[in-house]
This record gives sequence, C-alpha cells and structure tokens, in this order.
Amino acid sequence: MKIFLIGGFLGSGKTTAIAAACRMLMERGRRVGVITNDQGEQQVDTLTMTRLGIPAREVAGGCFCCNYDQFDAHVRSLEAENLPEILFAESVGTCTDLAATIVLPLAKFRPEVDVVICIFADAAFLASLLEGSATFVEESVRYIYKKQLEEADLIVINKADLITEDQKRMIGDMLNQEYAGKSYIFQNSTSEADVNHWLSRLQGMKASGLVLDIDYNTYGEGEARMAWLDKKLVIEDDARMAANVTRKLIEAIFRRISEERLLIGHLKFFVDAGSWSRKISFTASSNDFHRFTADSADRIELLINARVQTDPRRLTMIVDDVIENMNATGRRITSGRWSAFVPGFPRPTHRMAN
Ligand SMILES: Nc1nc2c(ncn2[C@@H]2O[C@H](COP(=O)(O)OP(=O)(O)OP(=O)(O)O)[C@@H](O)[C@H]2O)c(=O)[nH]1
Ligand SMILES: [Mg+2]
Repeated sequence: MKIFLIGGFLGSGKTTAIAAACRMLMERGRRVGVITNDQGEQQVDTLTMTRLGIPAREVAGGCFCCNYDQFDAHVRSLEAENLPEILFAESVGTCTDLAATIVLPLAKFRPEVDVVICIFADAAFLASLLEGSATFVEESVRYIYKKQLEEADLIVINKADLITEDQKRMIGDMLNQEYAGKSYIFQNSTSEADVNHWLSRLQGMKASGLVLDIDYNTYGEGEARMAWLDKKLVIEDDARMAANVTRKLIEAIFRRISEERLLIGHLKFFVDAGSWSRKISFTASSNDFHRFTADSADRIELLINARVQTDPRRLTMIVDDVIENMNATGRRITSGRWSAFVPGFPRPTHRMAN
C-alpha cells in the first residue's frame, strides 16, 4: 500500500485534487481510501468524500501528528475494509512537521507501507505573498507556510489556472532559490489531465524522510492565530425557497468577514437538501460561490467550517449576527451543534529524528 500524505495551507485545493484522483482511480477499478483530518469535529471534507462514494475515515479534534494512534487505527480499518492500493491522507491545513511525526513512525511501525509527502500551495495566494500584497498574514502563519513547503517530497503549486505566466516564473525562481533540488509542479486540480500527471508523479516517488528543523513555539503561535468555527444550521422555507435563503446567508457571512478585513484561510459550507448537496468554498484567492445554483428545497442542513485569522469570539459574533439579522426579517434559521476555538498547542504522539 502507498500512503500519499497530502498537506499544505488551508484552502490550497487538497480535497479537490484527492477527490478527483479517487474518482479517476475508482473508474479504473483501483482500490482507494481517504483519511480526512481536522481540528474540529464536524467536517465538510468528510461529507464531501463520503457523498462521492469514496471509502473514508476521519481523524477529528486535532491533527494526525497529535492523534497518531487514531490515524493508524483508520489506516488499519481501511485496509480491513477494501485493502486500498493507494490511501490519501489529507492533513490539517495549518499542520507541519509530518516527516518526524508521521513518516518516520510509519517507517518504524509499518515498514511495508510506502509514504510520500506532497504539499499543496495556492498559486494565487503564494504570488500575493511574494509580491508583498498579502501584508495582513501574520509572521507565525507565514512560518508554517514555509515549513510546509520545506518538508515536501513534491510541491504542487495548485490553482495554476489563476496566475499569469510572469507569476509562474516568479514562483519558479523562488522555489529554485529557496527550495533548491525539490520537485515541484504547477497544477490545475479541476483538470483531469493535470490530476493524472500528479498521480503518475506521486507513484514514482519515495519519501526523503527529511526531518525539519522547527521551532514549535512559533508553529504553535501560528496555529493559534487562526480561529476555527464549526456550526450546523437548519434553514426552512414553506415556499421551497430554502436554497435562496441559504445563498443569501452564505453571501452575507462572506461579505461581513471581508468587510472586517480578516484573512480567510478557508470558509467552507456543505449545503445538504437531502436530494442534492453542494460544497461552497471561499479562500484567500478564490471562491466557487457562482456554482451555487439555488434549486428548490423546503429544508436545508448547512454545515459551516470557517478558518479565519482572528479570534473565535469575533468569528462567532459575525456569524451569529448575520443569522440574527436574517431571522429578524422573517427567515427561519435554527442553530444546531457548534464549536469555536483556536487549535491547541501541537504535541505530537511521536517525534522521531533521522
Ligand atoms: N481555480 C481553481 N480552483 C481550485 C483548484 N483546486 C481547488 N480549487 C478551489 O479551491 C477551493 C478550496 O479547495 P479545497 O480542495 O477544499 O481546499 P483544501 O486544501 O482541501 O482546504 P482545507 O481542507 O480547508 O485546508 C475550492 O473552491 C476549490 O474549488 C484549482 O486547481 N483551480
Ligand atoms: Mg480539504
């Protein structure tokens, strides 16, 4: 079995690429599995995978590194279910140090498994960091971003369709200078040809197992700069217009966060009407809100996963305020299970050095 450990900053396109790769592999009769991961307990990514019929497990409430035993148990349970040839494990978007905490422990406890670390970076966001226009990104958050790239066996500069040729050259120059010798590719994960190429590159790779020199205080500080809000809502409308209301709600939440000039790591929504469902994303560089056509529905379950550079109280207030304002104008939005927090300090189960 091969494990492709897919990391990279929030919203860089990991789930999109994994879902596309799994669909393609399954069509060819190959056996695959996915382990999703998040600091929260209610995950849009897990819903996305299971709705596509992809065998999936989730490590919830913390990253793979800090929950190694749960990660390992899921690997074994997927092996028992369908003996995957390829297992994709998507780590939390603010997580790093995967070689020391996952790759080396796997090499020790599961030497028969091949692991490769592949790190995604959003091309447009990286271009704005390099051009100096993303000044609002905290230094400790940038630190995580850099460490993620540093430990990659393969770097995927994703959403390459969103940048110019000049920006591609600028990113290539930076990678050749700061990460000399590292393999990288430019990719559009919505293109089948690109995802195919990505898979063939991954299949031919071996992990370097190179352990990072990393300062956990700065890493922990970077993680703590991001607020996490997970919230379940039910939207009802007797005239079967619940999707229109949901659309307005999502737009209003995005607008409020943007007006307050907060960095959106990833603001994602899983819209479930029972007979149809959609995932809607807003990231620092792009959004796919235009894809949300409001089909008729009298009841919608909405899961919000918001990862924003602010504090959890402020993020909760923004979302609750939008809901309250809409209910004041006659909408029927009911709040369900929710949590808001900053990720805890990273304390890996294992940390091995080579
Ligand atoms: N234009 C473009 N959009 C992309 C590409 N890959 C992903 N996206 C979009 O980027 C957004 C985020 O994608 P996800 O795959 O959910 O990102 P992620 O890295 O899994 O996010 P987290 O799990 O929250 O860290 C979605 O709106 C995707 O449609 C790409 O290659 N090009
Ligand atoms: Mg994801």
